[in-house]
Amino acid sequence: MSETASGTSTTEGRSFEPPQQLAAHANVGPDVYDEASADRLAFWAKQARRLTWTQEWDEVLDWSNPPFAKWFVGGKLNVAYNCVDRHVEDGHGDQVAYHWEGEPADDTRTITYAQLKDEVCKAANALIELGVRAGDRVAIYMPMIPETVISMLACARIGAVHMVVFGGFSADALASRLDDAGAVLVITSDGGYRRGAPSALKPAVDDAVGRSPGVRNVVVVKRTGQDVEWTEGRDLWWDDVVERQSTEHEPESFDAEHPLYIMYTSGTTAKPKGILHTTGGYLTQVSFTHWASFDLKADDDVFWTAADVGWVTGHSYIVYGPLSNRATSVMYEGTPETPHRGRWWEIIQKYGVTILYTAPTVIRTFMKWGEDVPAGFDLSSLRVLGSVGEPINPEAWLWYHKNIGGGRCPIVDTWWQTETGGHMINPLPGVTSLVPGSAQHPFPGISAKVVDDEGNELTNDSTGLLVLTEPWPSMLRTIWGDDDRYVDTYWSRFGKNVYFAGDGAKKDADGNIWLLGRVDDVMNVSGHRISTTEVESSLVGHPAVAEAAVVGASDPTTGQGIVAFVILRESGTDSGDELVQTLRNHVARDIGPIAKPRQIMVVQELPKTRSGKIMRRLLRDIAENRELGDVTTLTDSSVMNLIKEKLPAAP
Ligand code: 6R9
Repeated sequence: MSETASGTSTTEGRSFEPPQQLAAHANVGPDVYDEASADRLAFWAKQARRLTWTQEWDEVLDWSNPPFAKWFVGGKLNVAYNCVDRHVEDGHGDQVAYHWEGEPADDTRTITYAQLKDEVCKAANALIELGVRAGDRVAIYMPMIPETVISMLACARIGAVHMVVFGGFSADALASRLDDAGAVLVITSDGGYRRGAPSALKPAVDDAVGRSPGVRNVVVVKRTGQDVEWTEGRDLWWDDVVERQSTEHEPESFDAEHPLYIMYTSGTTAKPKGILHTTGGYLTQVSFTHWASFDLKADDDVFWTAADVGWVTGHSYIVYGPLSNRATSVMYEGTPETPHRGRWWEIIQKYGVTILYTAPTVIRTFMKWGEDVPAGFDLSSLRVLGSVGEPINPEAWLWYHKNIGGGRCPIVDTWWQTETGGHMINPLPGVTSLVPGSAQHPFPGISAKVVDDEGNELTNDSTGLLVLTEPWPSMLRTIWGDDDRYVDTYWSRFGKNVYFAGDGAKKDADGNIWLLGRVDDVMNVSGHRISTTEVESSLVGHPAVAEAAVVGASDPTTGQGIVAFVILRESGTDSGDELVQTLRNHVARDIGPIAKPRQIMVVQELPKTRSGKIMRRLLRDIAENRELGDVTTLTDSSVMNLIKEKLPAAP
C-alpha cells in the first residue's frame, strides 16, 4: 500500500492509497458514491435485489409517519433461506460456512453450508414442536459455539424473534431482558470455555428463569459436560429435542417488516433498551455493507470477525452479512491469550484468513504484548483489516497496519451502532485514500452530518454532534415496547427527520468525519470542550503507553479536570513520577495546555464491556471518590478492585 503525504489536517498527516491490485478487482469502485446519491432509494432497491425475495416490494421506503420507517413495503422473504438454502441450491453445499475453533486446542468443527442447512432445519422443527410460533421471543444465552448461530437462524426461519444475551452477563441482566421481551423459551448451554477453564452458564439461567413465569422451556446444549441443576418438565437437552428432528423444513416467507431480533443495549438510564431490527431492510444493508466494505469474494476469502455473537457486530458480521454473501468464516470461542498470546495469529495462519475484523481495544492489548508475538506467525494471507467499536487511535491504526497487515492491507474503520444495524461511516478498501483515525465518509446511500447544538452543519474541524439525516434500510424500527422512548432518545433533539446518534464528531476540510466518543464523554475544562478520545489518542501516541482511558472529574476551579488512567507497554518502562510528568507535558504539547491532564494514574487493567468499550462512568466514580455504580455489564468486575488498590490518594 503506498503512502503519501496528504497535507490534510490529520493527526498523522498521511494517507494510504488503496493497493492497486485490490482497487482493480474491487467489488465496488469510486462511482458507487455517485450512483447512490443520484437516486438513493433506487440504489438500496438494487442492493435488496442481491437477496432472494418470494414477493417483490411495492414501495422502497414508506416514511410517511417519521420516525417510524417501513422499508421494502409488501416484500416477502425468509432470512434463513437467504443465508443458507439458496447457496446449497446453487451448488455450494460443500463450501465451508464456518471453521469453528474452540478454545481448548484441537477442539474444532468444520460446518459446510449443506450441514448448516440440515442443522438449522432440525432446530426449526424442534422449536415448532416446543410450540414456538412466528412473533414469539426466544432468548439465546450461549458461548461462541455453532449452536448459537444455528439457534438464531432457526428462529429467523420460523419467524420467531431472537434475543441473544451475551453469555458474560449476570442472572439479573438476563432476567430483566427475559421480562422486558416476554421470552417464551431460552436456549443455553451447560457452560463454555474461557481463559482455559469451563465457565458455567446454566446457573444464571436457572436463577433468571425462576423469576420469569413466561418462559416455558429451557433447551440446554452440552458443551463442557459440567454438572447442571435440572428442572423436570421445563429443561430439555438439545441433543434430545433437536437431534431426532427431520432435516427438512419448508421456509415460510415473512413480511419485510417482520421483526427479526431484539438486541439490548445500555442507555443513559438503568433500563436497557431493546433495539428492534426487522427482516428485509436489515438483511439488505448488512449483506451489502459486508460485501462492499470488506470487498468480500465468496469463492476466495476466509473472513473472520473476531468478536462475540452477543454484540451487534456478531449478529451483522459473524452471522447475517457473511452467510447472506456465502462467505467462509472463522468463528472462535475463546480469548486471545489462551493458551498463549499468539492464538489469533495461529488461527489466521491455520485457516489462511484473508479479512480480519476486530476492535481497537484488542489491538491495543496486542500492542502492549509487543510486535514480536505476531511476528512469529505467517500472516501473509491477510488482505483487508477492519476496526469497530470505538475510534481507533492513529497510533493503534499504524501498529495494526504494520504488524498485522504487513503494510499492505487497507484498514476499514467502521462507525455504526446497535441501532444502525450495519455500517454507516467507513472508507471503502478499493476506493478510499485512508486517513488513520478517521472513519472518513458516509457509506454510499447513507447521509450523515456534523451539526452544532442548533442543528447547523459544521465543517472545518469544529466539534459538534453526529446526526443521520435520511432513514436507512437497517435502522432500528423502535425500542421494544416503548415507541415513546424511541422517539425521545433518537428523534427529538433535531425533529422527527433527524437521527441523533449520541456521538461527538468533527468534519475536516477534506470531508473526513472524525468520531470523538459519546457525547457524555466530552469534557468541559474551563469552558473548553475537549473530547476524551483526543486526549486518549495523544497518550497512546507516547511510546510508553499501551492504552489510556480519560475522564472529566468535577473540579472546583475548572469545572472539570482531566484524569487519565494508563496502561504501560511491557517494555520495562519506569512508571514513576517522572514518567507521569513526561506524559502530562506530552499531551499539553500535542493538543494544547488546556488538555494537560490534572492527574495520571498508572494501572494494570481498564474496566470494559463485552464489546471492548471502556466504562468511563466507573472511572469517573473513582476519580471523584464515589461509590462505584452498576458493574453488571463489565467483562470482569474484579478489575475495579485492582484499580482501586493501585491508586494513590486523590490530590
Ligand atoms: C458497532 C457498535 C455504538 C457506539 C457508537 C460509537 C462507538 C463504534 C466506532 C465507534 C468511533 C468507530 N463506535 N464504532 N466510534 N469509531 N469505528 O460498536 O455498536 O455497541 O451499539 O456501540 O460505539 O460511540 O455510538 P454499539
